[in-house]
Amino acid sequence: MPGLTNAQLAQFHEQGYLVVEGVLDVARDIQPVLDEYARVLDQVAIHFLEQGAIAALYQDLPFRERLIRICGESGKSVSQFFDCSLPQTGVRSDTPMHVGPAVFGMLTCPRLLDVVQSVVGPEIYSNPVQHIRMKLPAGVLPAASSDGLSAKIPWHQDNGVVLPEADAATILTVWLPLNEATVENGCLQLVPGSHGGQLEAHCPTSKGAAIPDVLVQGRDTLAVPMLPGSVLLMHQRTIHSSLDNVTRDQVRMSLDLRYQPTGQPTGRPAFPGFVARSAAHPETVLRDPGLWADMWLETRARMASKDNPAFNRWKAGVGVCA
Ligand SMILES: O=C(O)CCC(=O)C(=O)O
Ligand SMILES: [Fe+2]
Repeated sequence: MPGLTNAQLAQFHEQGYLVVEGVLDVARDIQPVLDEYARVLDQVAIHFLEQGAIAALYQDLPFRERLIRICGESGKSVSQFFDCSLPQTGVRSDTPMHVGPAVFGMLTCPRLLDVVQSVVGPEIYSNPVQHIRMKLPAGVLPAASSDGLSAKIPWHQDNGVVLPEADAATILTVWLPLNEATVENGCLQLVPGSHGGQLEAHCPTSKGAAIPDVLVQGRDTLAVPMLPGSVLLMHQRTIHSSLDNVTRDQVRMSLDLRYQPTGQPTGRPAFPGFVARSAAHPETVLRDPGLWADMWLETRARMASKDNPAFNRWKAGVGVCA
């Protein structure tokens, strides 16, 4: 099984991140996901046309142009229609999300899990903190409509966006571009070696929990442009953010997934994870994309019927957030 080399693993542990090139095959692994998202966009267009938010379906436009057109004309974010997760507040019985078979195929892709296994070990649990991000050119959406899935993400540690129950867990972030991620279209940037530090204070923002910029100023940061097929591994305390998409016509598309040893707390108990690989108990591995989708639909129904639980520990207006 071709996981990481010892040198790659050593770099991951020393620096808190690692780019692994050529993990995924673009045609075999990524194209089915893009094809599935093209069908989601068809549905979004029909929905928005019915609502009168757009004047036409624009089905002759290529995906990226069509997405920019629909968002620009409607002034609405479409992120939640694509996301493989639910929002943390205001979940309704019809809140859109997309938990389709091609996305499940990516979450369980053997080539990806081989890399994950090198860090996490042979008992691999898919942590439910997972997102698809389609980062639009800055300015396409009005500020009030842009969110952490469609716009630049502020500095944070992924440990900071989950509950304290997972502070001692090993949660590996796996970030993978579905198209080329460049400095211009908003690739990730990170602080090498920052995983060795503590969990920093985060403040609630409209783009999620964020470390105030002043706490990161003066530190060495590294932008991480990547080609599709590559994956970026990050330690849960590696400080990272993304850059603005300053292009006029590109959409930076990425999935961020997380994996951990089975049995450890996920930090987001309201959402469903699953066993993605197991040497000891292969019968526990979830192989059916329909069952995965059902778990998310049940979660949505449950959250719609009662108050949503707290998703993180940070409060506005106190400490560094004052
Ligand atoms: O893709 C982005 O812009 C941010 C992603 C991120 O914060 C993550 O993958 O943990
Ligand atoms: Fe993150």
